[in-house]
Amino acid sequence: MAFNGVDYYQLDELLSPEERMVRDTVREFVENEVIPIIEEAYQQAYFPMELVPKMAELGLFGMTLPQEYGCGGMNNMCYGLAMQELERGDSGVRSFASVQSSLVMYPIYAYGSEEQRRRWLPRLANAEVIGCFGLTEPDYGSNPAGMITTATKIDGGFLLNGAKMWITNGSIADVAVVWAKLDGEIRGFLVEKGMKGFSAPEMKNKHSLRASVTSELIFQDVEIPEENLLPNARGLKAPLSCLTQARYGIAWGAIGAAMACYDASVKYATTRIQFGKPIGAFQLVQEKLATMLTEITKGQLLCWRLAKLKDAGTLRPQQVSLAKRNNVAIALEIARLARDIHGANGITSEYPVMRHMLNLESVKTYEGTHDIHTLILGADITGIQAFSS
Ligand code: TGC
Ligand code: FAD
Repeated sequence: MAFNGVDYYQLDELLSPEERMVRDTVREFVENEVIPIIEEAYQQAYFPMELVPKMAELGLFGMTLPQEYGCGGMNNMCYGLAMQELERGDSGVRSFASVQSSLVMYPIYAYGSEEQRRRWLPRLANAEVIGCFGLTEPDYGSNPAGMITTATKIDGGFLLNGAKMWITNGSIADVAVVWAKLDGEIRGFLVEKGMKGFSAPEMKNKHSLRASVTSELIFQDVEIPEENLLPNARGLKAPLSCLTQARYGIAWGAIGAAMACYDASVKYATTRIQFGKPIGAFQLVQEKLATMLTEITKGQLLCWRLAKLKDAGTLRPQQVSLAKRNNVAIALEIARLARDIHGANGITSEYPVMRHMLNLESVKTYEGTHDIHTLILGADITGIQAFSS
């Protein structure tokens, strides 16, 4: 049965025809191209690369960046709706698009030279080039300010030393946006595949986000030419501003995963018979469905408003934190309820719910853990930061 969306509050009426068209196009792509192959990719733990050219053709990379760089020039509502639909397929597919767009193309656009923009953005948009974003280190996750990856000035460029960990797309990337300290200040570098001393081994044996490549990045005296420094990125604010873009997409994406779980649950509850009735006839099951629908609807309203603020240019990073924190938490709760409603079937790959549930465990952690976003909000409310003493 085709997926018709979850729209209890008629939010479709608030979307423009173009926004609805983008949403429906990505929905169809997910239905026809992602859902039929994703369970196999998840079970076998690989990212289905055949999706990448199709995603590029749909304009899913750099959707909001200017058309003069081969990008989409669309608004943030379109971007959010696309992320929602991709994550209805799988968080790994949305992750791929988030990284390419928000964490690689955005910093090159926002902090790169005109030459860097022209060299990289069109090829990232059409997926001739794949990118990754290296901020996290083995000993510095929530606290990237402490990073120990270092760049040293040499003739004509820089020498890069250190390591990054948990990097989405690392092993398949042609270019890595890497954050490192140069004379104590955080700067951004474009590290290209094949540079001497650079390796990106894949991290294996994940129980979550299995249809996504996660890697280490290792730098041993890697010579980075001068022209690969992002000239306008100075300090932690630069990578954190990229995270704001990606966290925005995650807030939308989590709703997609929740919708998939809710949709599967409604279908299951109305067809699975126990005690002579569909299980959806029992009040306890209805209560779970009502909770799911309520939380999805609240999450959708947050995203809709967030998109309007982002398009108006008045969005604050803390508002993105509120939505990322809330929507991922409710999506995880909804996935767990869905798993429960599906009984034993809920643990199998016949149904998407356990895959979404396990994926969401990563989504809760990356791009700022749930608790880090709690502290970001706490600091905004009280004016007192509680990250460190
Ligand atoms: P703090 O002093 O608070 O901030 C330093 C400067 O940055 C500014 N700022 C932001 N700017 C834009 N967007 C944001 N979200 C910003 N957050 C802070 C801030 O105003 C300040 O500016 P200025 O002018 O005063 O210098 O920095 P802090 O060291 O105290 O850290 C704060 C904290 C803990 C919130 C931050 O470090 C943080 O967010 N930690 C979480 C780390 C994180 O999210 N890592 C994600 C890695 S990438 C990833 O996970 C990709 S997954 C991809 C996928 O597969 O989808
Ligand atoms: P830690 O920071 O060690 O946190 C451990 C626990 O301690 C958490 O519960 C946290 O909330 C808590 N904690 C930490 N500090 C505080 C505090 N001050 N107060 C209260 N509690 C605290 N990173 C990238 O740079 N690029 C990527 O592409 C990328 N992709 C990823 C893909 C996957 C699948 C995963 C799982 C991670 C990815 N990450 C990536 C890394 C991710 O951003 C980090 O895992 C995340 O920021 C948390 O860091 P950590 O795992 O080191 O946990």
